[in-house]
Amino acid sequence: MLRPAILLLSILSILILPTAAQYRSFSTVSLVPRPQHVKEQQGHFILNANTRIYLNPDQQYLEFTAQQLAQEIKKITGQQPQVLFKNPRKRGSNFIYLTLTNTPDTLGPEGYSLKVEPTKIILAANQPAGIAMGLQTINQLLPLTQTLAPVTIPALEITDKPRYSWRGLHLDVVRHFFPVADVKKYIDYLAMHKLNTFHWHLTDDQGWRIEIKKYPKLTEVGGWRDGTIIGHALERPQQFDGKRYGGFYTQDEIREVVQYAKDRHITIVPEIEMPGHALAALAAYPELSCTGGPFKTEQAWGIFEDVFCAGNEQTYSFLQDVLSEVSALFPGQVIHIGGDEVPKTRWQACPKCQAKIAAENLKNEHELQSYFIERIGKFLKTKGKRIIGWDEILDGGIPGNALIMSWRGTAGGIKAAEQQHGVVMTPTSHLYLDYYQGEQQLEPLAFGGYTPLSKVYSFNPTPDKLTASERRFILGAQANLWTEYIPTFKHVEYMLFPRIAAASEVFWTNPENKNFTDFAERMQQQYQRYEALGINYSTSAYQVKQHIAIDTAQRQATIAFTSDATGAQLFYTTDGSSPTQASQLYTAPFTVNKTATIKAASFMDGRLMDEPTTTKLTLHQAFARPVKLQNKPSRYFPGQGAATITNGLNGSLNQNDGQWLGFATDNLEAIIDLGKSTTISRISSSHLQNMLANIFLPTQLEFAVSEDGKKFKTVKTIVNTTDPLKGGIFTQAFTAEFAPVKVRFVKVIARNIKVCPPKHRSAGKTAWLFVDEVVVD
Ligand code: NAG
Repeated sequence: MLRPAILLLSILSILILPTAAQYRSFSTVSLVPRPQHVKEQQGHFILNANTRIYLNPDQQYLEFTAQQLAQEIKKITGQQPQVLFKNPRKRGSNFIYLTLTNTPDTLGPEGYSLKVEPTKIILAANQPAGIAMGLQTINQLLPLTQTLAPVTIPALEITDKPRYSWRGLHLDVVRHFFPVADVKKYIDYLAMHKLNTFHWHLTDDQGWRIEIKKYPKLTEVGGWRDGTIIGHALERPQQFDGKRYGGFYTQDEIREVVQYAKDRHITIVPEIEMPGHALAALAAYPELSCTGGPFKTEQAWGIFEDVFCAGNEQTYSFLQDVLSEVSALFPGQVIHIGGDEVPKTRWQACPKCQAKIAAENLKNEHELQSYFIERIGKFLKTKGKRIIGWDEILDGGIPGNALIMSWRGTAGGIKAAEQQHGVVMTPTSHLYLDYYQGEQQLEPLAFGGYTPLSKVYSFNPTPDKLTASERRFILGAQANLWTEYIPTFKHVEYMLFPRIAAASEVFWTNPENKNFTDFAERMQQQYQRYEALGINYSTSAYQVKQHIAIDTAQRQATIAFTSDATGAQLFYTTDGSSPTQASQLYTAPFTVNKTATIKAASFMDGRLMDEPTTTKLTLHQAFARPVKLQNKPSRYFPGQGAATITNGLNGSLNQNDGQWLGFATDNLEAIIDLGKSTTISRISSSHLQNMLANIFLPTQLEFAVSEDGKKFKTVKTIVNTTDPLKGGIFTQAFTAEFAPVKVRFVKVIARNIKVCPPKHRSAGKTAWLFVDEVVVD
């Protein structure tokens, strides 16, 4: 077995780990999420044809879990143990005993204790849910695949219970639809990871996916769209496939899924979006909008201005009818009412909405949104339900006893907890699984962002900032899977695995029992488990992350590699060729002092684990030279300081890659000190345009040189002729070539367009200028 370089581990620990002084890893078992207490013992239990599963005669309700265990054992040994309700005193040996105990309630509703001894296995809990959690632990102690060899389970003692009571996973079945069989599989994946809450996103602009008997057009019309956008919604021009697309769940199917989840101790939180993300409903019932429509079920992704009319009483009676049916279908206490991304433009222009604002003494449209949500919350209370909404519902004052799902970072969650409202943390930064998990150019098209395995793992749902009494309001956390760019269930699996494992440990395991390197070690067995289960998991954690440090004294780059996986060896080349196991083996950071293309990849047991990553390093006269900036870049786009533009690395098409300096309204005015008088004949400055992100190329550039850093001589002025409204995302270098001069200082001025140009969707608003790498030769 190949071992990782010690150094890789130590770099990983420096980069990722908190202090891990007392942390101890397991030697024989590989459990995810890691239980709170594990004591490994001598010996093992042997499963054979005579092994029985026993339940107390008065604990029939454990039978479902017991049968699940019997079937899991059958998959491995070929023999299904009998499940018997048997008097505990007559048990003898060679059995697995599942039992509810009446011990003091230290295990809570979902905790369990598991004792594996050579003669018996005892799984005990206070509640059936705890037994179901313990079942998942036993499953992970079984071999991965069917075997003829005697199946042994290592002797140990586990006492375990979750850190949080809300351990959620969300699935958007609107942007792409997944039939019942897929949804059940998804629920299996929740169960596997000891998650207990399935947030089912059932309605949105692009579809209405739940049958409502009183309003059949919701699914007849709103369940279908006439086509779907091709590629990323930010691309221009937008293109559509013209294929009718849709589907929905009948109420019978919903009941079937609810039961399926319930058997596995998973609660479903259905989401009915309001007042925004409602175009599918409005396509069916346009009278519920401010303008009256007509509308079509949306075919693109984004935020749309037509929302439910908040001034129309019909809207409320419609939603109450819908929610009555929904409440009857879902036994869980919580219903998600959306509340995110509600443009207020229609309400501003709508006489009914304005009349409602006046009649209810509301200040503005934000308070109208609060009124709306509050009213729905009150209604649902009469049905015995409680609402949860995206953090925007905080904006106009937090309604009633609403729970908050904090997705735009953790600030909303903090604010809600301070006001004693229950919170579920789902920040995009760590828990959006529709974001890239590896390097963008190596991954299938995704929404954007970057949430690799280690980033997910590093999340702490309870912000340090909260006081002890406020912390009690953090109910837990949840990972979200929006499916704009995820058309198939295979692709769902790819985005989910392995990040769901990291998320589960964030939700379940106490911080003092967490450690990323140890998790990555345990993941080696999880990857094999995924393989055995035929899950289409991502190997992106094996992608090599290249960390480049510039040594300005020596004018060279030091390259270090890490990855989010352990157990692999890293090989690399510096000439742009694809690495193989005959290439250079990475053992320690190394230096590069000439232009190079570095490619690196992980190999394990002779196998290339994922695509190589690439760094292009350009050494030029300004490389590693100090830069002085006249204007400071925005705090949102600081790169790695001024010298980012002379670090030999070019910014990518992703403005967030850390290589770009971004200026809001300001110009770039940079002076580079070449250190000594140097002969040069070329200066080039690279810029980004991403018109839809309000990032524009400079309107004009001036290149100047100086011997003393005071008196500059302009060598070239370039007026940019590219249309600022040119779509797409691209970079452009502007170059001055001139007769060789001997100088020490180089100055580049790039002029910001300052405001978005006329005809732009943000015309008149702040424009951005982005620069990376000023190359001097
Ligand atoms: C947000 C939207 C959602 C979209 C997702 C993609 C929330 C609460 N709202 O813009 O409709 O699918 O991001 O990451 O996430």
